[in-house]
Amino acid sequence: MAEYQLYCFAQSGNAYRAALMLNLIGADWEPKFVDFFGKGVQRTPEYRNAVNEMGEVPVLVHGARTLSQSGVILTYLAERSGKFQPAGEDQRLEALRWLLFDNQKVNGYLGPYRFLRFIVRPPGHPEALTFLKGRIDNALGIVDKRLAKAPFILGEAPTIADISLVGYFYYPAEEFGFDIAGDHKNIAVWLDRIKALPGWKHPYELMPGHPLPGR
Ligand SMILES: N[C@@H](CCC(=O)N[C@@H](CS)C(=O)NCC(=O)O)C(=O)O
Repeated sequence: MAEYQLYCFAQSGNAYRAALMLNLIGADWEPKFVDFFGKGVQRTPEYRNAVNEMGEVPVLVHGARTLSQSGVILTYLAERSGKFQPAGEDQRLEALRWLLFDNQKVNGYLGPYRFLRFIVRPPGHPEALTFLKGRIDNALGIVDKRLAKAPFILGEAPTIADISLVGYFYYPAEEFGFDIAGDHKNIAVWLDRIKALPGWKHPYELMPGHPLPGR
């Protein structure tokens, strides 16, 4: 058995943050497929009692420790590996600020938008999609502006803030109906920088469950 097990599925940008981090630090890890859309495993009492009371993916198992929330998983892996760690207290707080902003307003809106537009059938109500798209445009503008200042979110080196923020960004543009990189030039070069890191892989290569049955 590998040192780390990650409960995940290919379409989850929330899980991709953890899978990408594990790969970038060169960890010995294996995915544990969660049949999220088919059996809805995350909603079962077994999953909620034994894996994650919050009914969410990702979950990282490391020996006797079980962690959820990608921000917690990223922090844990950065502290254990010494890689992608913010340097010093100011950067640590700054990373936390971006992790929270990301979870709520960047990927926190991108994930549900893509789910309603591309995954669920019939698709979500147009008004819900319009609302989310407005929030997404605002959040992506903020990230793009930040990246005009430095190569990575916290400065010259990549940290867990970057690994969190790329959550949904590498999924195909057709799944969103707009092109994140095409529309934001600073985000585009930053995505290429992260893609060039040793160990980078696309979410569909890193986690099981792609393609979705019937697609
Ligand atoms: N903030 C959480 C978000 C996790 C999340 O919402 N994951 C989705 C899958 S992509 C999920 O499990 N949703 C189930 C639900 O919301 O009930 C994280 O970053 O880990």
